[in-house]
Amino acid sequence: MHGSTDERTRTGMSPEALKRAFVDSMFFNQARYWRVATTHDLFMAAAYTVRDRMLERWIRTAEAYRDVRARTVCYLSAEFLLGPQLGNNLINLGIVDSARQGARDLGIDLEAIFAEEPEPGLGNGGLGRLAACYLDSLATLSVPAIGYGIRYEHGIFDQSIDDGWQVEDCDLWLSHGNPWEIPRYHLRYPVQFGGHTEPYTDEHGRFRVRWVPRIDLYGIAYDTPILGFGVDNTNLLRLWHATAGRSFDLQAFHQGDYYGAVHAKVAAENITKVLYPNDEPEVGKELRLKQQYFFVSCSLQDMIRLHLQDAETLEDFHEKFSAQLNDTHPAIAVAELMRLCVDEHGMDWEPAWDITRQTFAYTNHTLLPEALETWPVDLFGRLLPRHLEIIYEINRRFLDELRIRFPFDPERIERMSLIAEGPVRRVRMANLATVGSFAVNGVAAMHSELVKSTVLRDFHDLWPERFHNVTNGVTPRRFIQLSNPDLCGLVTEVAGTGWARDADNLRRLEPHARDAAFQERWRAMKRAAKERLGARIQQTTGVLVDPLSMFDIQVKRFHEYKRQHLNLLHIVTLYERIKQNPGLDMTPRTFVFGGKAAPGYFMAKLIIKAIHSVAEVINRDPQVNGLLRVVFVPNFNVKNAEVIYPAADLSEQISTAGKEASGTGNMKFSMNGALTIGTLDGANVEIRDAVGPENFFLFGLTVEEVERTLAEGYRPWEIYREHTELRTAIDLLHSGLFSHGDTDLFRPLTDSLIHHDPYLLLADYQAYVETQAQAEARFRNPMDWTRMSILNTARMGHFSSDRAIREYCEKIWRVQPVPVSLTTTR
Ligand code: F58
Repeated sequence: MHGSTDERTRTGMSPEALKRAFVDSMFFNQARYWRVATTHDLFMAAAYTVRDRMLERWIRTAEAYRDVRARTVCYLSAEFLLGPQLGNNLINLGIVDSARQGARDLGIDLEAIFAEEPEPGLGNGGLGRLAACYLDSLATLSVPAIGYGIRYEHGIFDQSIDDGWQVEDCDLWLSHGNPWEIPRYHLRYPVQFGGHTEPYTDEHGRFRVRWVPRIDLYGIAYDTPILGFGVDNTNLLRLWHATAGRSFDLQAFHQGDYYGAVHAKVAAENITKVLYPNDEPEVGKELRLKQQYFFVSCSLQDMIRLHLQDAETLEDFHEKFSAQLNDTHPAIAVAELMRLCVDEHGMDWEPAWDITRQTFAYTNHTLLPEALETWPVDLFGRLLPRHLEIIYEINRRFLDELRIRFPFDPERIERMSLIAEGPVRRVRMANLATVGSFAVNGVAAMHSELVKSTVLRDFHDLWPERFHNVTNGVTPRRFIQLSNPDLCGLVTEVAGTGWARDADNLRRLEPHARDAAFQERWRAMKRAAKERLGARIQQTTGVLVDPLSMFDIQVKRFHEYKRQHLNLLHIVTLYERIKQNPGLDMTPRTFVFGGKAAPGYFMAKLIIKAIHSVAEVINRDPQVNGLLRVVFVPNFNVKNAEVIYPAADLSEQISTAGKEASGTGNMKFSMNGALTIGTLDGANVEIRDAVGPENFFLFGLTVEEVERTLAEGYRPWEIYREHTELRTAIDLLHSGLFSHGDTDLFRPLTDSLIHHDPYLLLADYQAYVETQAQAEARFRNPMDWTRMSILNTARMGHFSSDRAIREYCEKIWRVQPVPVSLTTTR
C-alpha cells in the first residue's frame, strides 16, 4: 500500500499521507486553523502525526509478545533521560525524507518544529541517558522489554547563568502537554507507607505478618512507545504518576476534615513532583526513598499482573522476567518482591527468596563512597516497617550462612551485613542489591575490576561467578544519525546503510582515512558542525567563535572528580604564556564547557563561576588576539548535546583515574570524530584500545599510581611551590585578575587545591599541559589530524549500545529476540 493513492491517512508513510495527516491533526487534535497556528501547534500536530504511525507497531508488538509469552526484560530505573522524541522517531520509522518532503510542500520549517519540542529531562546525566540508549537498543534488537520509572512532573532543573553563577529554574516540560505519552487510568496500583505490622495466623494455621499502613496512594501508568530502528518492534516505557489513594476518597470526608484530606492528596502527588538532582544533602531525602519505593512497588505489581495473565502462580515469575536494577535506586525491589510473594500471595519464605534471587540483576555505576546509597534504619522503618523487617530477615539468614563459611572473620561479616552499625544504623542498598541478585555488573572493564576489588570485594570472594562486566554503549541512531546528518551521509556513502544497525560497519571508513579527497569532505563536515555550534554559542552567549580554531570541549555534570578546573588551569596557563610572549606561535583554540552542578554542591558551582570569570577576561583581552576563546554553553541537556558532540576536535575526558565508572560522553565525541585527551579511567581505557593508542592523547596517573600517591601522603603544596607555571596559574585565579579585584572569591577553590587536592589535579597538571601541547602540534597538520579523526569514528562500533544490550542478553538476561513485523502479524 505504501505510496498508493488509497494509502491510509492515519498510517501512510508517503509525503502525501503525512501531509494529509498533519493537516488533519492540526484540525482535530489542535483545533486550530493555519493562520493562527503557533510553532507549538505545528510541533504537536507533527508529533501526533508521527505517534499515529507508532501505535500500530506498538499494539502489534504487545500482541506478538503476548502470543509467544515472551520472556521480558524489565529495566528498573529512577531515571530515563530520553531527550526530544520527534526527530528520533522519524528516524526509527524511516520517514525522515518523507517528512522533509511533506514539510517542504507545506512551506513548514522542520528544524523550527524540532526546536520547539521540550526536553523530557527525567534524569541527571549519564545513568539516565544510558537507560534511554538501552531502551532504543532493546527495541532495535527486537528484545521484549519494558522500561519502568517515574513520571516526574519537573525533570532536571533548567540552568541559566547570572553574573557567571549557575541559577536553577524549574523545568516545566509538561506545561504544554506531552504528545508521546498515553495515560492508562485503569492501570492503577495501591502503594502504602508508614503504620505498623502485626503477626497473625492464617486459615492454614501458618504464621503470617500483616502490614497496617498509615498512608496510601495510587500509581497510575503513563506509557510511551519506544520504536526500534529498522524493525517494527515497539517497546514500552511505563512511567508512574502518583495520585491520592483511598484515604482521600473515604476517610476524611466521613470525618468532615476536607482540608486535611486535600492535604493528603497534595502530599501523595508530591511523590512524583520533582527529580532529585544528585549530591543533595541528607535533609529532604525522605521523599527520595518514597519515590524509589513508589515506582518499584507499582512496577512489580504490574509485572505480577502481567505474569498471572498466563500463569496460575508466581512459581516461575523469574522465567517470565529478568529485572535489571539500574544502580541501587530500585534496590528496595528485593524486599518488595519478597513482601508481595509472601504477604500478598501467601508463599513461603524459601521459594519466594529463590524467585527473587533469580529475578534481579544489579548494575553498579559508581565507586565514590559518598555516592553509595544507605538509608537510616529509623527513617526506613518509619516509612516501610514491613520492608525493614524483611530486610532484617534476609540479613539474619545471610549472616548465618556467612558465619558458617567464615567462622573466624567477624569483620568480614560486619562489612557484608545489610545493616551498617554505628551511631546511626543504616541500610546498605548496594549490599541489599547484591544479595538479592543473580548477577552484578560494572559499566566498563576497569570499573568492573574495581567493583570486585573494592566496594563489593567480600561479595566477589563469596560469589565470584556472579560478577560481570558490560561496558556501556550509546545509540548511534541518536548520536550520529540524528545529531550529525553530514557524518551520517559520508559514512553511508562509503560503508552502506547497514552501520546504523551494525555499528561495526563503521570500520569500512578505515580505507578512506588517508584519502585526500575524502579527508577534504570530512573536514567540511566537521567545519559545518563547528559553524552550527558557533551560531548557537553566539545566539546563547553573544560570544563570537572562530570555526577554524580547534574546538576543545568538555561537557558533562560538574564534579571535582571530573576536573573541569584542571582544564581551566590549562587555559589560564596558555593565557599567561600569551601575556608573557605576545608573539607566541599558537594554534587558536576555542574552549567550550557545558554542564550542570548539583544545586547544593558549592565547589562545583564555584568552578562554573571561575570558568565564566576567566572567560570574561580572556575573551576581551586584545592581546589574546583571537588565540583563545572560552565559552560556557548554558543548560547542557540532550537537545543541546546534539549540536555539541559533532563539533568537537578534542574531547576532554580528564577525570582522576579510578573515579569515572565509565563515561558515555567520551563515546559520543569519539564516534563523531573527536580525538580524546584523557586519563586511564572508565571506558577511556577501552576507547583507547579500540581507536589505537596513537590516535588518543593519554596523560596522567594510573589507578595504582593514584592509590600509591595518596597512601604515601600526598603533598600538593610541594608541587605548587616547585612548579612555576602551575603556581602562577593558581595564583592568578585568586589574585583578583579574574574577579574584579576580589581576592577571596576563588580562595575556596585554590585553597582546596593547594592544601588537599583530593582529586590530584596538581599531580596530573604537568602531564596534562604537555599532552595538550602535543595535541596542538598534531592539530597543525590537518592531514594527520583528519586521518586520526576518521579512525576514531571508524573504530568506535564496539561502543554502540546495541553491542552492550547483546551482552546483557547473553550474559545476564538469557532473553531471545521476538521479531515483530506488521506485515506478518496482521
Ligand atoms: C554515571 N552515574 C557514571 N549517576 O558517573 C558514569 O561514569 C557512567 O558512564 C554512567 O553513570 C552510566 O553508567 C550517574 O550518572 C547519577 O546521575 C546518579 C543519579 C541519582 C543520584 C546520584 C547520581
